[in-house]
Amino acid sequence: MAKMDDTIVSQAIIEKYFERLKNNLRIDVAIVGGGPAGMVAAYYLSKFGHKVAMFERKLSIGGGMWAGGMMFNFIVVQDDALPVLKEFGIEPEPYKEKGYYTACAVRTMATLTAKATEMGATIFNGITIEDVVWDSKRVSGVVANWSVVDAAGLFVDPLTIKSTYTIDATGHPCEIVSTLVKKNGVKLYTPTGDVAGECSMNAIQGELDVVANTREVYSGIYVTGMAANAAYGGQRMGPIFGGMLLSGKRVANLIHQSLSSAMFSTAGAE
Ligand code: 48F
Repeated sequence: MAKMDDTIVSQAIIEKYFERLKNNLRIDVAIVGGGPAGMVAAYYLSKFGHKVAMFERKLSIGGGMWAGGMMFNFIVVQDDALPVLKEFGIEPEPYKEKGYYTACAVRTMATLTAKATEMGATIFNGITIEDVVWDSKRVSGVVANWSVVDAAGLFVDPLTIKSTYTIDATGHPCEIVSTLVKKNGVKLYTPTGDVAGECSMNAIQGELDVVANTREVYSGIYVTGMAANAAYGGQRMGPIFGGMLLSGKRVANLIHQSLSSAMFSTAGAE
C-alpha cells in the first residue's frame, strides 16, 4: 500500500466539499428538511432535470421515518402510495387486512435517499436553515448555518443560497414558513393568512389533508409533508406514510410546472 499522507485526506475532503458548496449557491429548488416528503420531492425534481439541494439540520437525514411508530421501525402505507414506492424499487409487503402494506422504515428511508442522490439531488447535512431571502414580495433563497453554531448558541453570521423555489419540508414545526411570518408579518395564502397549526390525530383525514395542503403558501415557497398540514391546519396521521410520499411527489410536480412556465428558467441563469 502506498504511504498515506494525512494532509491529502484532508485536502480531498475540503476540495470536494467546497466544490459542492460553490456549485449550489444558485439552485432551482432548496428543500429544507430531509424527511420522507422532502426526500421524495428531491428525487422527482432531480428527475425532471432541476438543480436541487436539500438542507438537513441533523447529521442523519430521514426525519421521523427511521422510527416508524413509537420506535417500532416499520411503516404502513396504503394502496394510493404504491406507485411512488414502486418508482423507487421498494416492494412493500401486503398486510393481512386488505389495502394496508408494511415496509421496513430503515430500508425505505435509505432507499429514498439513495435514489434521490443517484438522480442528482445534493444533500447538505448538519446545516440548519435559519431564515429565508425575502424582498418584501417573494422568497428567493435560504439562509444557512452549521447546526452546531445554533446548538452552541454562538453568534456567527450565516451564508446565503439563492433558489428559484424553496420547499418547507421541516415537518411538524413548519419552521421556515413560521420564521417568514414571524420576522416579516407577511400574509400567507392560508385561510387565516398565518400558520394555522396542525390539528390532532385522524389518520384518514390527515392523509387526505397532507396531499391537498401541499402547495405554494407564499410567493416562492411551498409546503410539503407535515409542514403542509401545520401551515393549513390539517390533522396529524401518525406512522402511516403514504400521504408523505404523495405530498413529496405533488410538490415536485407543482414546482416543475412553475419552473417550466415562461416566468422562470433556471436559478443558474443570470
Ligand atoms: O419530520 P419529518 O420526517 O417531516 P415529513 O417529511 O414527515 C413527517 C413524518 O416523519 C411523521 C409523520 C408521518 O405520518 O407525521 O412525523 O413531513 O422531517 C423533517 C426534517 O426537517 C429537519 C428535521 O431535522 C427533520 O429531519 N428540519 C427541521 N427544521 C429544519 C430542518 C431547519 N430549520 N433546517 C434544516 N432542517
